Amino acid sequence: MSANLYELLAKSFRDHPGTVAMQSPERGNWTYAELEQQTARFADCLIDFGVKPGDRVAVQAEKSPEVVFLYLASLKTGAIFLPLNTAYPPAELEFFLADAEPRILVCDPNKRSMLEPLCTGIGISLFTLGADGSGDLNGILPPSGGLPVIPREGNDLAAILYTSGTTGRSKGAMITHDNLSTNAQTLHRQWGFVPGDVLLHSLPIYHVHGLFVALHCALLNASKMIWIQKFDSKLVNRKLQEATVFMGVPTHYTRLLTEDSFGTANCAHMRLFISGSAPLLSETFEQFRQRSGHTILERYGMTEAGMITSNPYSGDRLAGSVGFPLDGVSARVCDEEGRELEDGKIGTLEIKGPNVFKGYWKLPEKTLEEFREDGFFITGDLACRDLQGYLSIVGRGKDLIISGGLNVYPKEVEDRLNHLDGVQESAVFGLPHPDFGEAVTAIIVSNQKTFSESEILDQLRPLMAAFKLPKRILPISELPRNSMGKVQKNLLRKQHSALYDNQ
Ligand code: MLC
Ligand code: AMP
Repeated sequence: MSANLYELLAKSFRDHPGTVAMQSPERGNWTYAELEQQTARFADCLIDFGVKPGDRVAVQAEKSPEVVFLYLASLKTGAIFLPLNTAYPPAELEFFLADAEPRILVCDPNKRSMLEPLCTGIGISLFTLGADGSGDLNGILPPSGGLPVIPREGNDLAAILYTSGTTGRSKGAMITHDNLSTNAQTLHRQWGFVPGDVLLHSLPIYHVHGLFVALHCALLNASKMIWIQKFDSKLVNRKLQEATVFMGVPTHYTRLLTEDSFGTANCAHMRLFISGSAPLLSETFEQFRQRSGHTILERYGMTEAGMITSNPYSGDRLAGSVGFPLDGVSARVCDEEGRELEDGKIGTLEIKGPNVFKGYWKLPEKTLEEFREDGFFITGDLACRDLQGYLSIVGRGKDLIISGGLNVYPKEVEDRLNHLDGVQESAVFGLPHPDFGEAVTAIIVSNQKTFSESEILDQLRPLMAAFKLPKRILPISELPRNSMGKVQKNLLRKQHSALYDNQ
């Protein structure tokens, strides 16, 4: 049998044709039969466009049911789906498109004029799809579709997701059909999905969390998804009353806690709250338990490996811990040479399993560097295992900031800053922030007499996605350095640790 993930998912569509698959407060309902028919139209359309198995289908469009149909269609036709954060400006997109060489790019209608020159230059066909279902793609779709699923091997690519790196250069993580199928089935089982579960889906769908973890669990279960276009704490708080499962990043949980009416009544039908993508503070975990009566299940994952560990569904869910390796996943805490450390010691987390990606797109040497000879992938996260086997992520070996569940690599921001008028050099790091968890912060040495934070931000804005922009830029006469000449970011971090306390 083909290992195409679409076959696995489509089985549940066919078994539950009349069940509502997606319910959008603005746009109404789609049943599983309709989801399958729409996917078939999109799939036939991709084939009409000349998309062949292994071709990349890039999408930078606002969250909508149609993006899900397009994703499923891409799987069905054996193409490789390439989702792109809607916040990337053309200056950033250019790199992804040149590197991945997709056959087509689907973007929001209001971005067409901005992206047309770029796509024409690289030879990519451009189509549009709006969050309300508008866009030229809709006009081109055939009235129905019926071409068969293209068979795939388990090791064939289903998706490429770009992840930034410590060097500032983004890398495309190559994710296979088997990576996605095994992870989805494990999560579905270990998180105890049952018939009738309703998933409140308010995550973006250009990352692992919203696109794979949340969506695949719901589709495998033939669950109804309450389809929220963009996280909004008031709407989510209201819609919780109709749901049984919610998945979010810690910022979603802290924002829910700011809603006065959030509490046990709204959560009466809830079975499970899951958090991940960034560390959940113990105080959020506790406050949430007190207000809702629910114990958040924290799990840990990454683009390169989907979900890796999870607190138990049945059993103690510990604050500050990410639980145990998922079934089939091996995890070890190691020193820099890859030697396993004893429990209680802090080291780098290394992992192996069917969820671990195939490598970085067009970067075989980088791929080799990140794997041990025995096949373990070096995550770059610092972890510690307690005597009961619970793992905690206690820091990051990689220089990474996670802001509201989105990754920002300081080197990338520093590179951009250092090229701007008025900036001699810069140091970028994360500081604790009550809403985003961490806030991107820049300290710069200016080579101009007057320093203007807003002028620097104005120059930076067209060059990078808004979530990467420093929340504050502060001047300094000289960056503190150690005897090796390395900037002492720890000192700067300590000095400014309370910068966002009153936000
Ligand atoms: C938006 N802004 C952010 C931001 N999101 N700033 C810092 N960090 C973020 N994450 C900025 C915008 O640029 C804008 O700035 C202002 O905030 C308002 O924009 P918005 O779009 O209205 O923001 P908001 O709706 O409040 O979004 C915040 C958020 C969202 C936390 C709800 O970012 C979100 O849903 N994050 C989830 C990300 C996610 O799914 N991560 C999973 C990755 S997968 P200005 O200046 O223009 O006003 C992964 C693997 C795993 O990590 O383990 O899951
Ligand atoms: P990404 O590359 O965007 O997939 O982000 C993956 C990174 O998010 C991981 O390498 C971790 O650093 C971080 N992460 C994900 N889940 C958790 C968690 N529960 N606790 C702490 N860090 C997490």
